[in-house]
Amino acid sequence: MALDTNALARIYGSADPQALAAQERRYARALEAFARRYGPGEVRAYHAPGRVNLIGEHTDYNHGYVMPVALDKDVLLLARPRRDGVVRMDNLEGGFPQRTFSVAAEISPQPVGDWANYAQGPAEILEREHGPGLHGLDALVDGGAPYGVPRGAGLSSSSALTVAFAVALAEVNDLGLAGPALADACSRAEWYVGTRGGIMDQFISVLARQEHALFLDCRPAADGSGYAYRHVPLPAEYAIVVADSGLRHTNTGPHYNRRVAECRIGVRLLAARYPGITHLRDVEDHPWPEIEPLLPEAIDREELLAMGIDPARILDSGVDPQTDTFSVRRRCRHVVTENRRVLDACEALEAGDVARLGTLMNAAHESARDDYEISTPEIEALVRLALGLPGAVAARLTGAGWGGCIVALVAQEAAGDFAARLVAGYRAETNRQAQVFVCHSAAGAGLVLQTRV
Ligand code: NG1
Repeated sequence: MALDTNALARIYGSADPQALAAQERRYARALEAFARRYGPGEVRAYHAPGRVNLIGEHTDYNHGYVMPVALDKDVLLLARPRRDGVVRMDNLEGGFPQRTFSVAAEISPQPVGDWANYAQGPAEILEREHGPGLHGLDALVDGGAPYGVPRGAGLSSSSALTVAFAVALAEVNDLGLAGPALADACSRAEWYVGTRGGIMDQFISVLARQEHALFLDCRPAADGSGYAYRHVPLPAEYAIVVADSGLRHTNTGPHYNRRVAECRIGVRLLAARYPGITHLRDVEDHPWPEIEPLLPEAIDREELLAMGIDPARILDSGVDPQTDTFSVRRRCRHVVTENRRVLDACEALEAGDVARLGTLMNAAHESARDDYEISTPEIEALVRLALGLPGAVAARLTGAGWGGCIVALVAQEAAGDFAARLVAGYRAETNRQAQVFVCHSAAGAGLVLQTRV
């Protein structure tokens, strides 16, 4: 497997020849750096893409539906197998100190936020479930701009690193772990870092197919056969445009886990009427007007404790102790209605009905803003500006929220102009610089090349 544009086209196929040549230079630079860092010998290159979510926000951890698309922005991880169980991690970018840990040892977590956690998580899971005695590796990560996944932008940079490392570790150890089983291991691995997240990001990074979205049902099948998903072709006449507000969030902060807790409180309250339910997904067949009166707009800690529900125990990581009041009704309304929208959006995409898809995406934004309350003034500015530009049929915040990116659906021929005008409008309004790019959906994670340096 040599480094050539054919190998790269299989991964970044929809990119133009110039973009492929640029990727070739990126890989060559990374290979040189690997040789300088670890000496001459064998090296394997793995990639794992980030993603943009078309629709289905904060539904995954409620066992709902999502519909993400992989980006051609990714994490590239170069690796050489070792005979022992040691992992050495280095990064081409500054600010990510070199790390060494042992796959076989009982792993003690680094402080949350350390980038090596995203490798230690999958190492721990794979060693426990496929070990003992896995071989380690020497690794060099390349995730910097403009090829890498922007970090903290709601485009799944953390999952891309988790998946890239897991793919490499599984492959050098010949574990035969791929597809949904690998994605599932990666999503459990990310809990290690502290976010009580769902499975969307790892599944799209592993299962992505060029020019397709992934419709994923985040509820595991009762018979243990895993998750249902299908690839849905994207409309060729429309571009998926991503605009990064430049504002950053961190998932491991209290906000995200608090939303997870509010959904779980909703389930506990609904269980009085619908015994045996475990997730908001379980009420999908009940009309919202039937559910709504069962859920308080807000409920505080004392009231919950009196009902035998301890909010501090509702997540195994605990919730932010400062939050005394929980907004239950509107959070649940977002999740329940969003699940319906994803099903409808998938149907619309399969029928080639882009106008309907756009309407659903716009409604998803309003729900995320008003009911889930995860938008910000900057994101609102981007969405409003985007919807006012020629060729745009939809614009909504994408990812966890609290900053990050919007995703827009724009007629192909208008996309270039759209990007320029959005950047200018956003700067005029907020004095901030937006990064806008068209998403060329890439292939899922895997080995890209095997060579010697
Ligand atoms: P981002 O946007 O990458 O922070 C997070 C979760 C997803 C999903 C979305 C909201 C992780 C790794 N990712 O993604 O599972 O819940 O928020 O839809 O926790």
